[in-house]
Amino acid sequence: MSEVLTRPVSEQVASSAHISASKYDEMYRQSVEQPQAFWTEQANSFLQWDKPFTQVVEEDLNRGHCAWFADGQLNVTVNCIDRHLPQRANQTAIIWEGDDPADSETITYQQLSDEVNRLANALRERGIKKGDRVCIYMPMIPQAAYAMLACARVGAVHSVVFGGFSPDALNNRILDSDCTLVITADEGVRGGRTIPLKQNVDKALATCPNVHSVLVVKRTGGDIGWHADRDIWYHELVDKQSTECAPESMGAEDPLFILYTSGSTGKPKGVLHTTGGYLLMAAMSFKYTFDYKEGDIFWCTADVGWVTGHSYIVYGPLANGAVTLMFEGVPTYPDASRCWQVIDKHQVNTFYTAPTAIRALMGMGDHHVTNSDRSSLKLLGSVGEPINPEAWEWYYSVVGDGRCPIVDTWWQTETGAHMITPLPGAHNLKPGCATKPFFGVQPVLLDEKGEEIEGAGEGALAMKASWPSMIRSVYGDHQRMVDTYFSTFKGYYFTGDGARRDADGDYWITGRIDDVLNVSGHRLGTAEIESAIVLHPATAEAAVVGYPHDIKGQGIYCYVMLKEGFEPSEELRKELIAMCNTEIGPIAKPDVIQWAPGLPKTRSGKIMRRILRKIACNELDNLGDTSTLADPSVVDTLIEHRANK
Ligand code: 6R9
Repeated sequence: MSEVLTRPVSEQVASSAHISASKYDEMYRQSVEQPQAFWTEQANSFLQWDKPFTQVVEEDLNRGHCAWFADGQLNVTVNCIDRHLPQRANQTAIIWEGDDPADSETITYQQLSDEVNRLANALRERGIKKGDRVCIYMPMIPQAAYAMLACARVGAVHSVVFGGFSPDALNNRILDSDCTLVITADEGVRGGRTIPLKQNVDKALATCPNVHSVLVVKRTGGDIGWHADRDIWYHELVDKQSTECAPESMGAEDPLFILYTSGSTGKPKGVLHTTGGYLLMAAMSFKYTFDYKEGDIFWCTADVGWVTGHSYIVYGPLANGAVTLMFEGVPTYPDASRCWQVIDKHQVNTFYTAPTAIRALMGMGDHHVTNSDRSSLKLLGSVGEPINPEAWEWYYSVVGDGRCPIVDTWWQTETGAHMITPLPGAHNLKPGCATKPFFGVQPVLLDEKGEEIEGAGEGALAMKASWPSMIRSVYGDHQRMVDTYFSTFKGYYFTGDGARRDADGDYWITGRIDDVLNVSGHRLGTAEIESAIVLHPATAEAAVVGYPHDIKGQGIYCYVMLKEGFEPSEELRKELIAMCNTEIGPIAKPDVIQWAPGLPKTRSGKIMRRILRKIACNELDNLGDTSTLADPSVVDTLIEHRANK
């Protein structure tokens, strides 16, 4: 292990921060030793309840069960909008920065209230009521946030599907959660190019008979198909609605949203989050991790199609009455200085992005950064994948001019909010280190036997108690949630990640230890990509593994076995890549395809991915035991024909 260059917590930050080192210790201790008292206080100070709760938590991790604040009632939009209106009606809620640098807009809390209520009334007019599922397939425009909030207003459960997913992926997700209404736009705009969202919806809906309404935002005015019995222009329906809409009072454990994410097996899972616990953790982590102060301008570059966008573009900031910046474009358009120009233009104080973006921008030269002022910046954040120390150092010294703490936030779709992260006023910063558990979070490292490792060490990262924003179910398949997260280690939530704890008790995430890839911060199951490839009539079998990739973090390496009578060709390679694009989306396109005459299998027929991973990573002198293979010579052939990367 090379020497770690620790940045001690800055005196200046510590003296003004919400949470100092001693405050963290005191609050953390209380959060795990007296959870009832701790969470009662937090839930009452962060949220406004229609009906107060009397029960705090009830849990049994052996069966993956938890319920938080179960007899309390609240509405998320009352918390994110209405309660702020007396003080903040004219304060900006959302700054929207368009793909074209000439396009931007601010939306006040009053405007947000009017827009959300109108859309909520429109949803009710189309028959949407509490518990119904609504699919949101949108570009990064304010209407995406209105759509999420309007669902929450009427108690409908939203399922946001990332606009980069293909029609097939959208179709699967709409069917899986039985959505009856879809909100979309004619086209999206990113990096100067248009994305045919409505056309994708039309394709996806060919086999979704239960979708009765499609609301279409006019973003570009481009040509689109129209189904008069189903499609409605968003503005035509919404403009005529009242700006008053009674919020649905929801039980704390009523569902708020479903968000699909990839796992190691099968199709993506609809992770279900509920109302009270989720909102509390989103709000609390936003305030403490980012040391949010009144008036701060916060920019999270994620897409609302991912959990980061849910918790830190929409729910966390708005629950705190903050100003949240929503960006339609990409960091490299019109050029690689875009992020820093946006920071100067809107005087952004906190910037939260993914290591893959940092690495890509780092490779394009410092001058893109140093040409900008960035003096408004106070804090930087990282999320989505492990950040390598080199990228951390560049982010810290070049982007942050050595003055802004970096919070490296580890969490997951399933956890709803930050789980392990430094707090800027409390913790020394170590490049690449996720550092300390958030309040109430109780991580453990487990060894192969499932025993807890004490002190410094490395193992499987698991949680020994529930937290308010823990996954509640996999939509439509509760048993799958129990099997995926609560069965590997009995009585624990298993994250799928490995981690190391150092002598200071700080956590370093080492990456996934299951068959999940993290490509540019996006989670993809190897099984999903394999299923797409074997749909091609020429393929007999496929095995997908990750390998280190300079920009993406991990690249996708596919071993493909062809059926008798088919020959490898450049054309076939392109067809297989196109297959992944069609079935899943551009993020799933393989970087490397290696033609394999055979795959290394055990005698019981299990593919030995460990070996395939080593070959893909070029770790050839360390292949481990190959004696259990049915045919060890397969490995030599694969090594000999390793694809050039
Ligand atoms: C929020 C989000 C979750 C997986 C997670 C882990 C990886 C996320 C990380 C990180 C190291 C960090 N991950 N943050 N690894 N350091 N700060 O990304 O959710 O898309 O569900 O991905 O991402 O492997 O298990 P999600």
